[in-house]
Amino acid sequence: MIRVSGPQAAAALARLTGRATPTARKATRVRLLAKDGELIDEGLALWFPAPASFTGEDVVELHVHGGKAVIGGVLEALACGEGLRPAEPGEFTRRAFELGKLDLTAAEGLADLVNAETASQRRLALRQLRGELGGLYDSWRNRLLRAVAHLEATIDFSDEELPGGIEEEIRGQVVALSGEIERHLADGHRGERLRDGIHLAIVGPPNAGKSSLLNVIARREAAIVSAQPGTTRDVVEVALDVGGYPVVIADTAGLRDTAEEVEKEGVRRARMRARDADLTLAVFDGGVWPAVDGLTMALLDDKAIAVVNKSDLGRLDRPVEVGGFPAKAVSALTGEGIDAMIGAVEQAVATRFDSQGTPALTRIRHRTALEECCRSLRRAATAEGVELVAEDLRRAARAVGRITGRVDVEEILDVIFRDFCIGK
Ligand SMILES: Nc1nc2c(ncn2[C@@H]2O[C@H](COP(=O)(O)OP(=O)(O)OP(=O)(O)O)[C@@H](O)[C@H]2O)c(=O)[nH]1
Ligand SMILES: [Mg+2]
Repeated sequence: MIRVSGPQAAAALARLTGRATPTARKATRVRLLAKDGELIDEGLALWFPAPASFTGEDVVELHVHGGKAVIGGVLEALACGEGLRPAEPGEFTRRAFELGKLDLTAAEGLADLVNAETASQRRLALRQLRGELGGLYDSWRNRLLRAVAHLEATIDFSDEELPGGIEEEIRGQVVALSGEIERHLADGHRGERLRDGIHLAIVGPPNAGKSSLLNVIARREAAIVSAQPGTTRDVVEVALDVGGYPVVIADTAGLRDTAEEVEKEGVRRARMRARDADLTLAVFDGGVWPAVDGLTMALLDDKAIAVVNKSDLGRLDRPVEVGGFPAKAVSALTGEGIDAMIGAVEQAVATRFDSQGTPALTRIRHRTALEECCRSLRRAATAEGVELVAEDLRRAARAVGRITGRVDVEEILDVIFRDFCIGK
């Protein structure tokens, strides 16, 4: 599909098809002609007069056969026209924003939708595109602006002209709103993780079969497997779709005290991964059962899923527990328990990073602005004097407004529309 947007759109269509503009918003069969009158293709044309179009300008969409020669021919024929040039990446969306068709969060949602690789990313992006996040932020901004207006009224009018207690009421509203924003911020980075990938680290003692499990989950030989303990040193990452969620699985070096320098660094990285991961898969070696590795046991916390590998060796007693922590018996060799283990990961991911529920912020940009907003609100809560409170609230409103693009937009625009050129 080739889109033309702007005041020259109708003229371009007329020149290309040799006929008058078709009925608005109805697919019309057209012949597309080169400058010298040669037929390039037959296709469909759609005419969207301003302002009811994607960009808000006059828009023509041409549906053509997608081959290189056809598209090249149509673009060449279009390029002959006055005032036409190829669009920059993201330019249609930028124009839509500038004409008020989208707010910035919706534009970001659109970029994310284009780049979505899993169902949960698609859902999240679509919700943002449809304005859930923008609507929430706008409602906060409106509440702040209303509070500022009320406070300013107390400055401009005498006490007799206004109902009493306005200041108190506004302080109450500020506290309530701070609470709402802080709860929104304390979401465990749900939206950011859904957008960028949830991190799962595979940790455990050497030779437990961590790399083997990664390969089974990834269905390819992503990491080297060998009977020699201490095989994996660097972190090996694989990005996967797990039950519709984007998950980055990291295989790590086996945990043990070692004097060997390279392995020591590997173990340090493994520990760092375990600490920073959203979830860990703590793998124990069923080949030495009932002995369990103490270093790995120390990592069993509420984000850990414990598994004991090599169930095929027949040493495990069921149900399997590691230090009172329920564990899954699996075998990377035979495949036993693997589906249940992946199911447990899916479930853990779905509970923590549920893509339904309240809208989630998806970018550090949102977080930074909301934190700034909260700081201003905290100042407002303790500020002395109506003028100072009003100034803090105005600052808070400005911070939220930056997220949707109601203010200070220029520097943000470039960041967002660049998403269209370089993927995420
Ligand atoms: N019997 C049996 N052997 C397994 C199983 N999984 C892995 N192994 C073997 O165990 C050995 C170690 O496997 P790896 O996957 O390399 O173990 P690792 O935990 O990554 O080891 P390091 O990288 O050294 O920390 C290899 O010889 C594997 O073939 C299993 O389920 N059953
Ligand atoms: Mg390994």
